[in-house]
Amino acid sequence: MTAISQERKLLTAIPGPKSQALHARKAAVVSAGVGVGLPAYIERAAGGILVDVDGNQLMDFGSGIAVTSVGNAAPRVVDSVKQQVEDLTHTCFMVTPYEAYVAVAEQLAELTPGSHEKRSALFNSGAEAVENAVKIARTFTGRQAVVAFDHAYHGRTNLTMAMTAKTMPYKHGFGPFASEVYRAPMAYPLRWPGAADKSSETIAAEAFESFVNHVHAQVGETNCAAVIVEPIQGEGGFIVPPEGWLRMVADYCTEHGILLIADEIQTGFCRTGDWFASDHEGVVPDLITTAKGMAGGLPLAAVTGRADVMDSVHAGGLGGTYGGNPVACAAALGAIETMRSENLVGRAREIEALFKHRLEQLRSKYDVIAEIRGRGAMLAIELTAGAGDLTPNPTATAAINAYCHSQGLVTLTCGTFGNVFRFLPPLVAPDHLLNEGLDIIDAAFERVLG
Ligand code: PLZ
Repeated sequence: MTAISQERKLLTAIPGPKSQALHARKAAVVSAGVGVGLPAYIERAAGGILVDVDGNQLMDFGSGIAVTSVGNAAPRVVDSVKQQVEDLTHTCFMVTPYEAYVAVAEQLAELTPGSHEKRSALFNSGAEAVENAVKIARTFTGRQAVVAFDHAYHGRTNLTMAMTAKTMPYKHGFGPFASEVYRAPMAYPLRWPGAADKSSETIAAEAFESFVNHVHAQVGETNCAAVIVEPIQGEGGFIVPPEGWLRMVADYCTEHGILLIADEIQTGFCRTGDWFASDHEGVVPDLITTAKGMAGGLPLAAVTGRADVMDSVHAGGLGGTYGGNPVACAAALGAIETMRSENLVGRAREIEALFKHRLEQLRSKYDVIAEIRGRGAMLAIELTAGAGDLTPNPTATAAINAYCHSQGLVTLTCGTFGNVFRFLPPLVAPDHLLNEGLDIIDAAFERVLG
């Protein structure tokens, strides 16, 4: 197989004829409930380039929603998976165990925030990890209530739908949802009441006070098993809470015997320019959920946390047929080795600097860009009506996204109001690709708003 050059190359319109034919086959056999953002069918990939069935080389600014941080088909992941799949494909760790599972748990103990003794349990998807974190928190505390935040995203299973904030498309028509899930206001600086005249410290303090009042009035501290938070919210709009807010929430949880669960499924494993986003504020969560970037593209998720909390569950209480499958674990070991040896924490910070510089230039031209935010290679711009009017602008966001797609740049949107244009490039993507992608975004703004 020939190597894939790290360059964008368009041979047909996007999607091309072969992709269109596949998409017609898809419509005939795949549920319409499974949507597709850009119907270019991908055949091969490497680094930051996706090759579709028509031979087009697309540039990847999404990493399959923050998964292929080490690049697609990353060499160490591929080698490790190949070896593992030839040696052993499956036993079920609960039946007869194997080393790779233990080795992943060792890496998680070393890399996640805090130097305390930790334990992990492995699962298949982010949602499954979140569900298990709640099960563990309830067992340890003997309490039932879980507090999640406005704009939160925690998954699509029944319990995690209850924890996810946004109705359409995630929850609409799918209820009834799990009980004992409560929602508190999020520290969303751009949209905090009166934000224009308030310092970030004031917003952090007000948002924290509002959270405390909600928990006190609507849940009761002593009923509360866990507070779950994405240190930077993902699907909800790449919302970065003001400095200090997460620390206050963490301290409050400790004071009241409530477990803090950091959902780092999207933010984890170098994405935000630290191993974990909690590290940025020196916060040590009691439990942390991980998935996505951890295994370089194979399905693997984990709950990692304080040994006393994790070990409070009765033997046999946690598990599943495939959780911590050996091939997925081998992929994770290859991905983590890549992150270490290629210093992807440092690379994410370089990507932040490169993007923020270019996005600031864009913002000076277009007042619909109300905010540039994010950390590392988890960055976004929020689009509004402009000229100080914060009315969300999902129309322009969708049009800009569609233009990027037509040019072979795979981009994603997010946000409760559908008006956030987000960037999650593979951390190994070279500068020339990132700059070319940003040129396309410039052109998209010119085309849609110029
Ligand atoms: N927690 C913070 O970001 C997954 C979802 C895409 P799963 N986010 C992408 C979609 O539309 O389904 C996510 C997340 C955070 C939990 C999850 C859930 O992870 O592996 O998709 O179950």
